[in-house]
Formats: sequence, structure tokens, C-alpha cells
Amino acid sequence: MAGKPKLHYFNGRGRMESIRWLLASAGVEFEEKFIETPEDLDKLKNDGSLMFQQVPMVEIDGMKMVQTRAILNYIATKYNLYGKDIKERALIDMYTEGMADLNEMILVLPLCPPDQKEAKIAQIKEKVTDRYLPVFEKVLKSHGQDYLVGNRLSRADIHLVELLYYVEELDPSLMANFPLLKALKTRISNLPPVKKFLQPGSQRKPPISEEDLEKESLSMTGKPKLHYFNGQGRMESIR
Ligand SMILES: N[C@@H](CCC(=O)N[C@@H](CS)C(=O)NCC(=O)O)C(=O)O
Repeated sequence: MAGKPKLHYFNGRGRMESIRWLLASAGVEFEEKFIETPEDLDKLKNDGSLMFQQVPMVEIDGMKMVQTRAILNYIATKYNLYGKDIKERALIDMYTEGMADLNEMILVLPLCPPDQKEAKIAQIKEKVTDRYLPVFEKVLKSHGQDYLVGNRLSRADIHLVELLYYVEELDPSLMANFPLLKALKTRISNLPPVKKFLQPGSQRKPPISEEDLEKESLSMTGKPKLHYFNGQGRMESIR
């Protein structure tokens, strides 16, 4: 029997979190090896484990898989979460690519310079309520089923629910006009493996803090990353 998949990434959400969500929702146990220092990353790079010298990397079924989407595609296919035919798969791909676009905006938000952050958040909120959530609310309304595609659980539901948790963290009122999405979130959250993943102490990661960001940047570059205005102020002594 193959061992558990082993996930190599920082101890934070980043690009690995959707992989954690998908595995956990499929009821698959996994191990994690966190990158904590520049040396940890160098080791992976130098031993040839990283095809493009980047993480996420997942050891699974004798492979060292990189590229987030490739990893997600493999897991979704393996655990039958990718539709029953190519048309369902095409729908799932369209939905999940839209979700990935929104997820990316939220993912890079902590990297936004402080003086631009408010405007960026406003822009994301507008995209959430005017572009992305209406699409998925409309899909659910159009067929009246419990899942986005094919009347059964697929990766599209799992990625969407992950995203809805982030949207709620940003501002819970953003969900106000989307009753079917709220119901989907509750329904999927109550599936036993998802419920388990949502419990405190699971491998789900919290939002990134300034401190984590600093650590992650340190483990990527070996250099501390300073977030401040281009002026002396309180940062100057730290410089
Ligand atoms: N397209 C890649 C992008 C991976 C990526 O940008 N990884 C970052 C960490 S989140 C990284 O390893 N950066 C180091 C580098 O590019 O040298 C994916 O989706 O996996």
C-alpha cells in the first residue's frame, strides 16, 4: 500500500492550502514537511526534488509533483472529484479557474504595500460581490441541486467553500446576498471529512500574520523583508 502523501511547503496557507483542503475533503491523510529555513529550501532544490526550483511539492504515488494546478488535477482525478465526463470536467475547470483567480488576489493581499492595501481590499470586495459570487449563486439556482456540477461532490464545491471561508474572513457581509452559497458552505462543511478538517488542531492553516510573512520571506530568500514607507520613521533603526 502506498504511504501517505507528503507535502513540502511553509507552515502557512499560500499555494498549498487548496491542496490540503482537497486531500482532507477526499478523506486522505497526509504528512507535512515544513520549510523553515533557507537551508531547508536549498536542500530540496539541490537534491533535484523541485522541477522548477519551486514549492508546493507533493510526494505522492512515487512522484515528486510540483505546480499547484497539476497537483490538484491529479488528486481530483484520483479521488473521483473531477466530473463524470469531459463536459462536466470542462465546467469544473471553468469554475475552478475563476475561483483560482479570486483566490490569487486574496493570497497576495498580505504582500501589498501598506499604503495600497485599503484600495486593494475594496477592489477585491467589489470583485467578490459583482463578479465571482453571482456566477456560482446563479449556477446553483439554475439547476436547484446540492452541488455545483453533476449533482454530486466535485473539486469545484471544495475549492468554492475554501474560498467562501476566506471571503468571510475578509468581510462576512459580502455573503449577505448569496443564500444558496451560504447553504452550500454549510452543507459541504458538514461532510464528515470536511467537518474534521474544520476542527481546531487540524492541518488547516490560519490566515498569515505579519510575523509569518516575515518568516516565509526569510525562508525563501534568507533575507528579512521589511514592510514600510520609503522613509526613515520607526523602520530606520531596524534597517
Ligand atoms: N506556478 C507555480 C508557482 C509556485 C511558486 O511561485 N512558488 C513559490 C512559493 S509560493 C516559490 O517556490 N518561489 C521560489 C522561487 O520562485 O524561486 C505553482 O503554482 O506551483
